[in-house]
Amino acid sequence: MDHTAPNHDGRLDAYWMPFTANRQFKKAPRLLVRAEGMHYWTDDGRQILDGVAGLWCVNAGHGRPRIVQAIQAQAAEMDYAPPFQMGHPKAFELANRLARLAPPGLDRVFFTNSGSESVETALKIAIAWQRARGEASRTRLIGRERGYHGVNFGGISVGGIVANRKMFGTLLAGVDHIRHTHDPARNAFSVGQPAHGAELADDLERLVALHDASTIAAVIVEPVAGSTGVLIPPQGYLQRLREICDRHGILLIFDEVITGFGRTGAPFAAQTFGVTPDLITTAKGVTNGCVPMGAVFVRREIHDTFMNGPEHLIELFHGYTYSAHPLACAAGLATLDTYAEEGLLTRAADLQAPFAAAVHALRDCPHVIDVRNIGLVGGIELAPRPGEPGRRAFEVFLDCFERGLLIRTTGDTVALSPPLIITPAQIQQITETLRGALQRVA
Ligand code: PXG
Ligand code: PLP
Repeated sequence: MDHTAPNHDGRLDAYWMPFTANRQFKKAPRLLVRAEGMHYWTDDGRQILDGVAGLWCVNAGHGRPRIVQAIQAQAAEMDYAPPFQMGHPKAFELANRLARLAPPGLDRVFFTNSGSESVETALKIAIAWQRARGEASRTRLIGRERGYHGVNFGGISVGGIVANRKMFGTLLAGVDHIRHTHDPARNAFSVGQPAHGAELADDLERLVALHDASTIAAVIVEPVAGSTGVLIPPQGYLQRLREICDRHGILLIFDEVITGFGRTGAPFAAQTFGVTPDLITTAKGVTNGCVPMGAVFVRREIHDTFMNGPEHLIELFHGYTYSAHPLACAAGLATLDTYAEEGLLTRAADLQAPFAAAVHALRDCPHVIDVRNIGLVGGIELAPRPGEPGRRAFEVFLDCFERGLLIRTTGDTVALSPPLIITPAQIQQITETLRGALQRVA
């Protein structure tokens, strides 16, 4: 089949593509057929530099032999094992290895298949734990404006992206949101963490005053917000959020689906910022994007609260058919080996300075109104074209793709999150291609 021909025969019609402008795509499809290292190849044979690690997930780069072999061997040895009332050795081994990477104390791991499922799992554990410890009135969940926590009902309820919420009815009851931290008037072009905005954490005190702490189970935030346009936490903000949660018996959940596994320069952003939450949601990088998997890290005492009552009874009525899938566990173990062998979970700290210099050099380009960075994450915010929000950034995306670079845009922000194996020369290639695109686009 000739993928490049127009879609006259309708062969692209059956697949309803996720978070995609389906009609635009099907008129001019962008099809990837192969990947290796830092690159993709298109169906028409063009090489594309991957500026976003697939979708923030292929942290060790594409087609890593160790991971490929582990998946192949596992598929041949045992395809599937039921996770309810049964186990297989690699699930326990992976949980142990992940627990050793996590911040101290968060050494109990619940497996899911995606970031969205990790979020639902964490929210349910939070509410159930409050009840299990005798605080059953604590059912309220607090998210943040502009937050992204996946697409399931719990996640969009605590999430704060209007387009992801408004079509879907009344969502979960009993949810409220603290203010977001985006403040370009004070913080535009900050290198690393912005100086202003720690006091925005005090917005949680406003919600405690409104609802009373006795009704609140947990607060969930992304330490670095990705999907909403790369928002870096102001200095001191996460510390302050932690203090307020502690004062009021509220659990703090960090959604590290994007920041987990080395993106900010340490295994988890909790370590980068020196703030330890009670639960961490992850996915993406846990298997280098090769097999769907998510993992929720839980403070040991929270886990232990559930471990009472008659021993033959199930302690938590929650789980997925594919929790700890053997292929995902095999991929996860090989991924952790690859990260360790190549020092990838701290490589973003080494590359942060040249990466920051390269992305901040774009501040002189047309349309650029802010540049933000942390670790190997960059956000370049463009002035929207009047009356056409998102259009300019989308055209930059198309221009870059034509010239052999994959980037990601949300609204009018360009997001960069390359694989952690990137070279300094490839960082330059990304920003030079982007510079050209910004000059070409009206
Ligand atoms: N939480 C966070 C913080 C995320 O970034 C999810 C949950 C959901 O994960 P799943 O695996 O269910 O998609 C995410 C996912 C983007 C983009 O362009 C980001 C995500 C997904 C798709 C696009 O920024 N993050
Ligand atoms: N719907 C039906 C009818 C099911 O039987 C199941 C699982 O057995 C599910 C949904 C949930 O699927 P999963 O465990 O893959 O999330």
